Order: sequence, then structure tokens, then C-alpha cells
Amino acid sequence: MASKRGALIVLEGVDKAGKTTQCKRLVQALQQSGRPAEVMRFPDRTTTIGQLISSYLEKKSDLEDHTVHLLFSANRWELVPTMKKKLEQGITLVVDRYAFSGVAFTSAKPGFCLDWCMKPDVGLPKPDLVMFLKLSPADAALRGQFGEERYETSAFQKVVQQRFDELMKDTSVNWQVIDASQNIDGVHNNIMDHSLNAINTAQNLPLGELWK
Ligand code: NYM
Repeated sequence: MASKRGALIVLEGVDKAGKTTQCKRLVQALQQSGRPAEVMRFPDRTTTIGQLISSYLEKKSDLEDHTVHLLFSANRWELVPTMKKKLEQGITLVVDRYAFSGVAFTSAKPGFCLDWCMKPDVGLPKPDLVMFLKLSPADAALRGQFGEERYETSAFQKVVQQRFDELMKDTSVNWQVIDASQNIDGVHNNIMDHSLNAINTAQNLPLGELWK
């Protein structure tokens, strides 16, 4: 009998919601409970494509808006063989941002619609669970200043939040909204509950294709 596959779990949210902290906490907790798990993040800045993206985000280079959108998508596609291999080996992947960030951030720019932005990511491995860490702009402001990278302004993040709200209407994706204004342990406990459910369900199901 083939071994049971791992689950593909994604954390999304606007900047400052605590995604990176929670991804690490979740992977640690899963590993400690004897479930193989690894963290991944997008953009993956270590690849050649990832370095182009990183330099753009750090404002060291300029890229045309459609072009950078396609690079973000290409950065996901180049990791797909690795992701599939790990999932087949029974490893649960906890992913810090995915195609939903891709669509929400580009479509927050003038002249871009959700539909065009979704197209390059159609057919990516479909997450078994997407948790959206929800934080009001007021709570985000309490967590300090934004950094220096592109997109890190409260005006832009407000539009990004609206685009995420549109994406969350899609019931073909297993969205769960998490109240990220709770303390770190409270958020972690919620995330752990949803993840254990997703891991149990996913092991008996084939991996799906996103937005197909
Ligand atoms: N971002 C992230 C995009 O614009 N498109 C994408 O496809 C992805 C995955 O990059 N502001 C944006 C969101 C963030 C920035 O993220 C880098 P991080 O998690 O700070 O490295």
C-alpha cells in the first residue's frame, strides 16, 4: 500500500499578521507530535528567479508590473516538483504565502483584475487548507512601522486586504479565517486544530489542482 501523503497547508494574510512566526510554530508542533513537516515560503528568494524578485522588492531594480507578477508565479512553478515529492513522501508542507498573495498584491495595482492575475497559477498543487490571518489595519499599526520594501504601506495593504476578501469568496478553496489579534499561543492553538483536521483528511485524498 502506498504511504499516506502529507498535507499542503498555506498561511496567508496582510503584512504584520504573524505568518512567519506561526509557520515556524506549526512546523515545530507537528514535528514534536511525530508528524513529518517542513516550512516553505514564497517568494523563495534563493533561486535565480527568486533573486530577481528579491532585488525588485528591495527596490534595487525595477521590473514591469506584469513581468514581476509572472516571475512570482514562475517561482512557485519551479518548486512544484520538490513540493510534490515531499508531499508524496508523507511530509506536510507549511507554506508562508502562495498564489493568493500573488493575486492579492498584483491586483491591488491599478489596471489589474483578479482573473488575469489568477491565470498563471491555475493548476498549481491545491492547498488542503488556507488559513488567512486576519488583522485590522489599526492592530497592524500597533505592531510598529512597516519596513522599507515595496508594498509596505498601509494604503496599499488596505487594497490588498480587499482583494483577499474577494478571493475568500471562492468556496472551492478550504479557507479558514484566523483572528490574528489574539496572543501568539491563542493563534497557534487555532492553527494547530485546523491543521490536524486537514492532515487527517488529506491523507486519503489525491492532491488537487488550484483554480481548475
Ligand atoms: N508578494 C508575495 C507578491 O507580491 N506576490 C507573490 O506572489 C508573493 C508570494 O512579496 N509584500 C509580496 C508580498 C510581500 C512580499 O513577502 C514579500 P515576504 O513574506 O515579506 O518575504
